Amino acid sequence: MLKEAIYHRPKNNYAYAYDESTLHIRLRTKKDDAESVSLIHGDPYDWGDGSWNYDTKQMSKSGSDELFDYWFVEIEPKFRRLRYGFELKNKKDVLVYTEKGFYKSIPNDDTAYFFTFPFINKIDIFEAPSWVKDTVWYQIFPERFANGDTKNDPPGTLEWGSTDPTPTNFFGGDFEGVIQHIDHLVDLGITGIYFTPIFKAYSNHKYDTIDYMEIDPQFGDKETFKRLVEACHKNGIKVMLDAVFNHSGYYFPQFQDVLENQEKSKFKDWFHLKEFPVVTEPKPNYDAFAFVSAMPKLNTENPEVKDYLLEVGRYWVREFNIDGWRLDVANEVDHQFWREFRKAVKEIKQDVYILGEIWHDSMPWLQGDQFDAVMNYPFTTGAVNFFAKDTINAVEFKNIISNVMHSYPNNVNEVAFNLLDSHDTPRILTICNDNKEKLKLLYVFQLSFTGTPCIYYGDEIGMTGGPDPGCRKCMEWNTDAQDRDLFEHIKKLLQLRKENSTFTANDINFIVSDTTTNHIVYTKKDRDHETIFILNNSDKDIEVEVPLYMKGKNVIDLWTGELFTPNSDVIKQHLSPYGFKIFQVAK
Ligand code: ARE
Ligand code: CA
Repeated sequence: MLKEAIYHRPKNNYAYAYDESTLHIRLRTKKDDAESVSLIHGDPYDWGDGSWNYDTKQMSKSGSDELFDYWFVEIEPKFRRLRYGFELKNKKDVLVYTEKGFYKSIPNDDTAYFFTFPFINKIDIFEAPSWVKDTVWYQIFPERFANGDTKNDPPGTLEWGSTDPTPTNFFGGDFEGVIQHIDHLVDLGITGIYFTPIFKAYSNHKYDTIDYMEIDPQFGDKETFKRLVEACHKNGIKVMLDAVFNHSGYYFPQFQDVLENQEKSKFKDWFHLKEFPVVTEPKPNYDAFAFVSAMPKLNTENPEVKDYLLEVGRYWVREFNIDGWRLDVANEVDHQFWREFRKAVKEIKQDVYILGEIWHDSMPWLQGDQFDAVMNYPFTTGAVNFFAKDTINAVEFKNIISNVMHSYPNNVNEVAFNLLDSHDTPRILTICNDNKEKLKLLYVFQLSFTGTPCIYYGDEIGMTGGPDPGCRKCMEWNTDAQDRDLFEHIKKLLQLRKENSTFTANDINFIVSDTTTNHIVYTKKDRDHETIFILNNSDKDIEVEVPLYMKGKNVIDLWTGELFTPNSDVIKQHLSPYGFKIFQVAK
């Protein structure tokens, strides 16, 4: 066995407390190397006659990616602590792997350092609000969703949808518009809205905040916002706001004071200034978001800044009863700030959801003390590259998804924010080259995957658009110009997701990933059911044999409602280009 590939580390995605009594243990090995793995485990203090009392428990292979296999076992240690190692076998070798290294057989003296999970302390367990895992998000860019009140339109507002979006134009979208169109969201089946920033700012996207305590007047006022939250709640919709705490805007009074008073400004420690005079051109001589001089980075280590921003976090939860915060550029703000932020907002409302915007591996933020979830861009890349762009094949896709699933604990995966696109990327239909059948298939995957899917406003009715700012067009409200067929497709999938907990279940088992036909088959299970998804990601009709192992059982085709009883374990299926089947059987 290739020792160099074998990896484990306690207290992260390889060993974590799933709940107050359950530990999840994973091990990585070289792909197709070990044939069986078992966990050697016992209580760290259970010694008799100088030797440690242990048991073994078989681990199961929970997935593989390009290079590695992953093994998994769930265990409930009686005293909430565990001392453990691994026994790996194949035809040639038996290896025992511990924190101290490799042995030929199970060492049983006190010189052998096994791994330990010292204690399951309740307060350290990663725990996201329970409502999150059943939530279906819808992302709204408020300037472009609907103009419900022309009286608050900013000067120079253009006629709705009259031209393409630019970095600086305005179309007058506002809260009243959202209130007027809640029915559209309820009809689709969404249960949470993520609003990009709504606080007073200069630009159309509002990521350059002027006042974190005020609603931008182009969207309405605090009273309108209150009505909006209430209308959402009445319709079973949660509300999440965007917290832009990494940087302020150029017109943030504290930054203006710095520009005016320079070294004498009492706000000079609010930012990361490097020299005086502070200049914005040709490049800012202070830290900023990227090199955007209009977005000076806030010094979140300064107690005054901290107090101010933590109060912002508390204020909108306390006074307006919002349900979540999405944290902009979350990975560039210090961890300590986020730990305090979590405490501050959860003290006001225990089940408020905290979602970090991080495009990369985010384990350091998902240990239970900072975020409840991150925007799952690694999922996005895998799904988009396979279904929309055709840049990877079925096996590569399976590998990426397995890798994504093993990058985090299961309780983290259950609430991951799984998006296909956003206000920062081209629209998904555009990425699909306007091929709606491809997009429909991609939705089957997204909406049958664990975690919480997010639909970017307008995608559901077939809107298109390139990268920022092209992806920020005005919502199309003329039903004749909307793609109602796409809407119905998503609506039906969301309905199935709501009715069948296999869709949200945190397991996915790829039983076929065929690089010739480019079709995949995966199954998902809950306590009572197994659902089989067969997806033809190709522009050809295909005839495939599916190993269902459901001979003689009653199978329901969830898409058509038809019932059938296969008379063999392998069934033949015909799939049209980009066609799919969803079969369900009682276990
Ligand atoms: C504007 C123009 C752009 C131009 C940019 C730079 O519209 O065309 O390229 O300026 O001059 C907001 C606005 C944007 C605006 C930007 C700057 O929405 O329209 O762009 O402010 O004024 C990284 C960060 C991630 C960040 C993205 C954009 O890690 O946090 O870049 N996303 C958030 C928001 C944005 C917002 C800001 C941050 C700033 O969601 O909407 O922009 O508040 C890779 C990297 C990622 C990288 C990602 C995208 O995969 O790994 O780290 O994300 O690409 O670039
Ligand atoms: Ca308006």
